[in-house]
Formats: sequence, C-alpha cells, structure tokens
Amino acid sequence: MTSLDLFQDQPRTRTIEALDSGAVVLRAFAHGQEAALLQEVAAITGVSPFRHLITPGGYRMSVAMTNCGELGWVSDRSGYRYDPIDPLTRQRWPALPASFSGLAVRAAAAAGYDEFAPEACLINRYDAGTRLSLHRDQDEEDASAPIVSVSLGAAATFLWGGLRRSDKTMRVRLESGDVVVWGGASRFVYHGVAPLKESAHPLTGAVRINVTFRRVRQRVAANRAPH
Ligand code: MD3
Ligand code: FE
Repeated sequence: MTSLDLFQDQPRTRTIEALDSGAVVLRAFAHGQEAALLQEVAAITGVSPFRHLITPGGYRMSVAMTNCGELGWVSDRSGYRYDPIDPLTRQRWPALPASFSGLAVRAAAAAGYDEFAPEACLINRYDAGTRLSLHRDQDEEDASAPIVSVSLGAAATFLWGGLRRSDKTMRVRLESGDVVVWGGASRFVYHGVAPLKESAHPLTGAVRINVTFRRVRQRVAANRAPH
C-alpha cells in the first residue's frame, strides 16, 4: 500500500464478480499500477498516435484508437482487420510492454484462463461525450481465448447485452483499475459504452482509457479436424 492510497475517496476492494457465464469482473485488479500503465500508453501514442478510424460504412469512430503488440485492430473503407503494420506510421506497432502482458496473463489466470498469450493490444481513448455503440468482437480467429480489458482514468458505464442485438442490456460501472475477462459463452455478446460523462479523474481528467488484450490467431491446431 502506498501513502497515496490513504487519500483515496473510497477504498477500492479487490473482489471478483461473475458478470455472466464466462465473464468475470476483477475489481481494482490493476490498482496501484494505473499511473505506470498510463505512462506506457503515453509512450505508445508517442509512436503510434491515437486516431479516429473510419468504419467500412464511412463513419468516423467516436472512440480514438491505437494499438501495441504484434497485431493491431484497424478499420477503413475496406473493412476491419488485424494488421502487423500501423497504417499511419507504416511501421510495426510499438511492442507490448512487459507490464501490460504480465497484467493480462495474471488477470486471465485469475479468471480461470491459463496460458493466455495476447498478441494484440487495442487501446481506446474516450473523451467526454464519446460512446461506443453496441457491437460484437468477432475479428479474432481464436475464439477460445478470452479478451482481457483494463479500465484506466474516468469511469464509464459499460453496456452488456446478449447474443442478439435486440437483447436487453445491463449497465455495469467500470472504474479505473477494474479488469474484466470475457470468455466462454460471453465472448460473442453485444456490448458497448454509454456516452462518457464529464468527470475529473486525478490521473486523466475527463478521459477514459481502455486497454484490451486479444489472441487473434490460433495457437495450436489441437482438437481440429483436418480439412
Ligand atoms: C465483451 N471496448 O474495444 S472493453 C472493444 O470499454 C470494446 O473500450 C470497450 O468493446 C471499452 O471492442 C469495452 C470490454 C470488452 C471488450 C471485448 C469484449 C467486452 C467484451 C468482447 C466480448 C464481450
Ligand atoms: Fe468490443
């Protein structure tokens, strides 16, 4: 415990909540590491800046994004894809920092997923008013691996739906330091983020950063029949 913890408004307890089948909220799992993680984000965006991607339909995304790691998620008029090259810099994405992969692997293990080996790390930036509309993440070939998400800075209301877009959504408050692991039956549910409210987080002001860790390609061809 650092002396700074004594000045927190509310003590944050590290609890584990089951959100749904396969989805686990690790409250305050990254607590104490937030400033260091945000410094890594700043180093990454110094090389591969945040940008507003264009959807295949031609809309500018409200969330600003960048990536680190072997593969980055990108969108343009031709579609969505994972790409080893940042289209803005035409270079590889910045390397995944050891503190990022360590956190992701420990969080996955705490949720019951052993041997998580993330190869893509998508970093989302929300300013006040930014939202992420309901969608599913289905560009990853390896659906057996979970997605690990780390919330930093301003708190947000996460929208958690079902397997159909029309399914009713639940609202889950995600605060700085919360980590969520989504796998199993929850891997393909519709989800989004409600418009970010004005706030004043000590580390980021009104900004929320969300970091997601993903396995994209299959690791081994176990349990798969040959073609
Ligand atoms: C549930 N990001 O990057 S993180 C995304 O807060 C994304 O920035 C949101 O949705 C954010 O795609 C939510 C939590 C999250 C990420 C992936 C999921 C929840 C998920 C995949 C399947 C189910
Ligand atoms: Fe998503």
